Amino acid sequence: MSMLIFLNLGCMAWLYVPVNGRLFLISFFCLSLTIVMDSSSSSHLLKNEDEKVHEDPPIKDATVNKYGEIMSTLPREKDWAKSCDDLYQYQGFWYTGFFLEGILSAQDHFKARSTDILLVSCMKTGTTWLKALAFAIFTRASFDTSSNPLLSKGPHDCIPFLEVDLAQEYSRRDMEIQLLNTHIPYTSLPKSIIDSGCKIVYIWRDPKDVFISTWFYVGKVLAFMGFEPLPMEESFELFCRGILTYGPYWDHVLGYWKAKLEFPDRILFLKYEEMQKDTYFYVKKLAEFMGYPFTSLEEENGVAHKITEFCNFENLSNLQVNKSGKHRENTPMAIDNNIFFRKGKVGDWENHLTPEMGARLDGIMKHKLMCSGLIASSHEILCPPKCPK
Ligand code: PAP
Repeated sequence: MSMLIFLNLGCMAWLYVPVNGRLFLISFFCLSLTIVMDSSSSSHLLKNEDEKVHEDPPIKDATVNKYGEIMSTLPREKDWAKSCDDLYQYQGFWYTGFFLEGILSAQDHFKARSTDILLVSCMKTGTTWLKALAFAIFTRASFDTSSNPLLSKGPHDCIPFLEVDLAQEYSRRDMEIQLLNTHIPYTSLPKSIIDSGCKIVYIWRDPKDVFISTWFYVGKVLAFMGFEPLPMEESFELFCRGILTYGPYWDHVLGYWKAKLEFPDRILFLKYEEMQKDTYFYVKKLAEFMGYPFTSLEEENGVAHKITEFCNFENLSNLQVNKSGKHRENTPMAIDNNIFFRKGKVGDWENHLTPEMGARLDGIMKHKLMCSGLIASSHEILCPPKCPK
């Protein structure tokens, strides 16, 4: 794979990348890179006449046209950067074009297996941590914490991200690994995931910390791409209106919570703050839910403890691979692993938001989750007023 053309059009950067004889146009949206189309018609720009004869037939043109058509009809809103591309609203949630195309493709093509274990989250709610824990639990018969692949690969390279890593080629999946991860809201999951009955682990987090974590993350990605992020106050307004990639945040959480109530054995609900309080307890719970409970011998040998310690923020963020390594290294989408590690603290929002801003987010969350039953098991600020009959 090599970069051939690079055009920077103000708010978006574009590059053409040949993959297996086809040409992909990759555009940088505000949050990430965007594979917009596979343009075999453009590939003659890069090939001489002889090469053209041997070119593979295009595989995605119909799909690209179809998604382009769908996307052109969707409501759009400004994203979290000045002069950046818009977000699209699809099935009630907001996405950059990049993620939306991956989701549409997953909805059309992804085939889940009943043995799959899907790790789900909205952005910045603890995905990296959950991926590391699930991977360490899943692979512990083959590797201990001194030999685990997590020592040389970031958590995001150990478990594929459905709508990005598998969006174009589902065959790229390592079938030995049952684990995969997505940010797709429950009501937009590919039908085969619902039909397969596979297990789902969902992690969520206090929205105030989600906002702060997202704001810092987006700021870094945008700065890396040369875009100017919106000031925090403006991004906060958008967050409160539910406008962020994969938002509204509360609807994302609620969608999975309702599914959990419908299929209690199928979905494990985890909360970042609770996991921080007693990680060991949740590591055992996660292993049990995944179908790999720790044996008494493993308990005696402290295996669950070692995994808990290995995956904690301090240890994971200080591994060389996470300090200086890259996620999706040697691809046009390479990004520093350290972008997924910031503070890993509960309540950092207090250092950045006013008490009024915090109360506003709590109020929205309380209102949205009122009567759902979820709030009762969460932080006290979310305790519901009396539900209307
Ligand atoms: P993603 O959606 O891009 O995958 P995600 O991993 O869900 O990001 O969230 C990143 C947050 O988890 C960061 O929080 P912060 O900004 O408030 O610090 C990151 O620091 C935190 N995080 C990453 N790894 C761990 C870990 N091992 N333990 C606890 N928190 C972690």
